[in-house]
Amino acid sequence: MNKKISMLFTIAAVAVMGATLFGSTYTQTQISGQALDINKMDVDVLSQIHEMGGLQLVMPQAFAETDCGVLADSGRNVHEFNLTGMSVTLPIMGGKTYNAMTFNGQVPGPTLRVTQGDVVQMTLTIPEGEVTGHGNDMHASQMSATYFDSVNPGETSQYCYIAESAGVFKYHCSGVHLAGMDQHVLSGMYGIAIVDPADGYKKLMVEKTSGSGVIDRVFYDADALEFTLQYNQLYLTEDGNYDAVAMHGHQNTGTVVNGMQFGYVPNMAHNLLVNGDVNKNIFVAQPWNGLEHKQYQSQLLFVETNQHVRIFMENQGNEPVFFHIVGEILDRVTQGNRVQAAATETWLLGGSQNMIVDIVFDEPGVYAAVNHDYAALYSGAATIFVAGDPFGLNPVLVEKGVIPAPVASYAYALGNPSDAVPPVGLHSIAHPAVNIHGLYTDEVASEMKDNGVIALWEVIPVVAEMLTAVPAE
Ligand SMILES: [Cu+2]
Repeated sequence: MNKKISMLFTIAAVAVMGATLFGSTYTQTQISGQALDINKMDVDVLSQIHEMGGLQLVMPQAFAETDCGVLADSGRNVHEFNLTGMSVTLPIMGGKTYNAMTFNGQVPGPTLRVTQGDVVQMTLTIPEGEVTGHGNDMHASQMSATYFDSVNPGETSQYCYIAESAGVFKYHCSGVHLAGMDQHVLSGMYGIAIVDPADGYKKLMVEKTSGSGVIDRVFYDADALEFTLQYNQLYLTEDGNYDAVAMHGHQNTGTVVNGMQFGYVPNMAHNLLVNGDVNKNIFVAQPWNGLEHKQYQSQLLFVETNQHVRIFMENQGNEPVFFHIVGEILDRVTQGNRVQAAATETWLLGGSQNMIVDIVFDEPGVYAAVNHDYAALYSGAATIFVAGDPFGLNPVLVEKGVIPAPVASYAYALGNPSDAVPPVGLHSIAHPAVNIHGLYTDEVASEMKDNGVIALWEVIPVVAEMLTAVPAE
């Protein structure tokens, strides 16, 4: 008897035992209504059950199997996802700090990326000395909620599941036996898992008019330049502690995108490039403007024109997100691998809801992705995309020796911020360069630097010097 059949027999036998001992009719229904007497059970009955497919009749292995050992040997790809729950101090806009709770010292936590059908092996460690226990509820899984229960300081827990459904899925701390879940999540313990469809992403179709009444369908390859945007709120007291009263009243302190208010707006380098002066702001609000901010210094999101851009989005928070890009129309909105809308101006994300936005920026320009709830927009939910070379900087950058030849986007010169760049998937276009940006502890930032991610606060002075140098006679 091979291992799989032997396991099936065991499951069937246990089910029959259970039905007999507890008088349940549930299991009996699953085996064609036969009344089974444990005393008369023989191998024929077991064979019969096996021929019927055992419990697989009602519990497909794909959904039911959560045993890490079994899944490790299932022939599927297994992704280890290792998280550490830790409380740290992180900055907020305005030069203050707050008491954050994090997975791995960063907000949001690391992005997991797998392909539909892969196995996720999630391990959560809570170090000795951490002030509280933490759990992890992964929405990409389909398993008993008991797996998500909290782990005490000094302990580790693990669970495994098959990522059956494609899409974007949040994961978040479940508090201490559910108590304080609001505090832990709204203090930073959240992230996403991207589950790429097993058969890949679809081509993107955009309708264009010819001017003579004819609609031209323009198709873009499935490969795309990808970003992640996660929306949330902060609810804080004056001294940076979680404010439950404010949360219950929906009176937030600020709206964050990938953990920061106004984290993706121009900085001093952009001021210099566009206005010739690091102190002459090119955007109304530049709260993270200065080399001393290091990994927190604001960055822009750079894309090429006529390029397929894919944005993985999650509303991690407590308020709706009315997602809109000023100056653009969302070419396609997908949820759970099903297209929900095309050519739409705004799309609504309720709490713990996700979407994939596919978009092509046709014209060089500056585009603001916002939560079109004005309270959110003015408290942090404004993210700037720059497409192509809207400021006509190519000739200057080439002349000053910053870049050797004209580029299709400023990403080739400055890179895109690391916290908005997901891990590479089935249909990813590689970002020209990535710089260290995000609500990271210094330890996380220096580890990224060791791994070759560009520390822009070291590069900017060099670039500034090149730009302002007086040409040799
Ligand atoms: Cu927690």
